[in-house]
Amino acid sequence: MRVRKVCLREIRMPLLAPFETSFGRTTERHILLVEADVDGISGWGEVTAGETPFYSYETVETARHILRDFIWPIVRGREFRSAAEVWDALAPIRGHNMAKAGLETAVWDAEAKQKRVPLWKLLGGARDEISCGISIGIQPSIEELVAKVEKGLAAGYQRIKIKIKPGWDVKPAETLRQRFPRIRLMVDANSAYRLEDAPLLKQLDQFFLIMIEQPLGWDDLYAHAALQKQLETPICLDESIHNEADARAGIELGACRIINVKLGRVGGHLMARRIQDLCQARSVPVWCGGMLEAGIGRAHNIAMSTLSNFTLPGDVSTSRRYWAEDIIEPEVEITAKGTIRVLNAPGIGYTPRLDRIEALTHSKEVLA
Ligand code: OSB
Ligand code: MG
Repeated sequence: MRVRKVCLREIRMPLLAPFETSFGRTTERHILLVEADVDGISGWGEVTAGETPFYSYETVETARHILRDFIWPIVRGREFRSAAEVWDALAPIRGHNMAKAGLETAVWDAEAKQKRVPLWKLLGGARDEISCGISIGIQPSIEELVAKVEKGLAAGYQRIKIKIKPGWDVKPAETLRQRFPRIRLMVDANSAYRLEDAPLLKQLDQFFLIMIEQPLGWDDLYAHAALQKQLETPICLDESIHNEADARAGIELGACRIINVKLGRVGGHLMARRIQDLCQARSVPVWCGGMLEAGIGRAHNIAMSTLSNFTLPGDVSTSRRYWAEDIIEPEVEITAKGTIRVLNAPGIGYTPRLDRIEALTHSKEVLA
């Protein structure tokens, strides 16, 4: 397989409602799409870098730079036996996993299409239906939060995650636990606390959360290990896990008991699968995180979530939760029991809507 051409497109899509986390508020997504021409077959990937460097150092601009100026020169004219070889080819570039994943996932899609198999099967997926949860941003009031949770549960979602930050933590968790005694509930702090906040975080233990996600520094495994010793609630790492070595260190240090896998953050499907294998061997469950993706990113997340150690509901929700209209056909939908049925068409299974993508395109460049 050879990547003959790459089209990088930045599309802009307003979210149906602003999404607020401890690091900021997003109202419109700027999304870089990667269309890779692999021996005449189009494979699609979505770069999950944000508009700002507040979740990760990568942004849409850095990803474009790395894809155009470093990834493309490595990949151009190179023969790959499989998409599984792309990761190693890109190894000389340190970090910039979201940029790498944009291309790597596109090549996986193309390979699956070339072989006429669904991507989830090519990856070695073990289930054709995945469990879904939702991530609810910081709300203006507790009443609005409760209303959002009620709506999510009514739609069937199996797990509720709320974003927390100092000043919006114990009270919302307590209220939700009182209102909904039996739901699977968790919180995500996106690195908003410090180890000195352990007494406050310890108060969350009384609400039987299934986990607390990334409470401390984005690059601080040591502090998470120190905190986990003081908490009953399992810590789940998100921002801190970029590869297999990070996952191993996190587990061995006792910094986490659960890992959130995001394709962009770990550099694509090959590394995601390695992390899930490592975790499985150590009895650490994983789940698929979300990055406010448009349909292509969602489709890749669904395929990844079929791997056997993705045993906890992920942040994989419907197109409708974020977009008035998505860029794929069909849109992502959930069943009444809060699952997504995996499609069996070749590749990612969902078809990119070229007309809609063209209409949303803010800039475009072709690498050939
Ligand atoms: O920490 O999981 C996160 C969105 C943007 C950046 C980071 C995160 C999130 C979410 C949203 O929680 C999950 C989703 O896409 O539904
Ligand atoms: Mg998170």
